[in-house]
Amino acid sequence: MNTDLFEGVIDVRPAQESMAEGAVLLRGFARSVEADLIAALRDTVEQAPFRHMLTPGGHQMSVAMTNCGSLGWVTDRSGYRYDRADPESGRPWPAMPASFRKLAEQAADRAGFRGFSPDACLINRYQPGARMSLHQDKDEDDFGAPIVSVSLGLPAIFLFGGLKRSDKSRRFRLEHGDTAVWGGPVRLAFHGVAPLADGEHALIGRKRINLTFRKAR
Ligand code: MD6
Ligand code: FE
Repeated sequence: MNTDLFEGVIDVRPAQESMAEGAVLLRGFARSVEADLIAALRDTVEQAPFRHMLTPGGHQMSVAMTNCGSLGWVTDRSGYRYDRADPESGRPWPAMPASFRKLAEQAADRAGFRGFSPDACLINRYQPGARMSLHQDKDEDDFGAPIVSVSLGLPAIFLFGGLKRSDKSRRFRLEHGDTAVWGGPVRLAFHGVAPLADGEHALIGRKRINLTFRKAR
């Protein structure tokens, strides 16, 4: 193979970008451990399969979800909450894989949030067309802890707004391995994901997976 061909192919995106005061994008941060993450993801999803949850208003979400860690985020007709058990099986959520935890802690550290210790990891699966409307993450007890969000697979447009729903949002393209960390002044910022464009990712396939790590309690 003529490796010279690849010498000019460099990632021109900066390694670290600020989305706002307190929100950092670590480009490609998860790529060095992608194989471990994918293996652990497969194992987790075998124990707690993806499902389309219902919003309190009775709408089925286009994003399919599952969780790992001692607490999992769930929504149904009665509202949003964290639960120790998977409502589909009645069993505890799968344990948070060591590779997940380590990545989340290292990302938080790199972003300047020392001592982050997540107890919940929400796993989102976007197939082409799936989207997440603007929302705040506010079901956690402690807004002092940041959130770490890891993107795998197809790229997505992430919408990052302000503290009011009506604030204008900025758009960020999140690619495979990109890791966002946010907290402090923007912990309660509105954010969402634009409808996923179709495509095929070499490792993940025709979808995007997002891991969001939180300290729920
Ligand atoms: C997603 N992420 O990227 C959805 N929330 O698929 C989120 O809703 C999110 O990425 C809080 C902090 C970071 C996030
Ligand atoms: Fe969110």
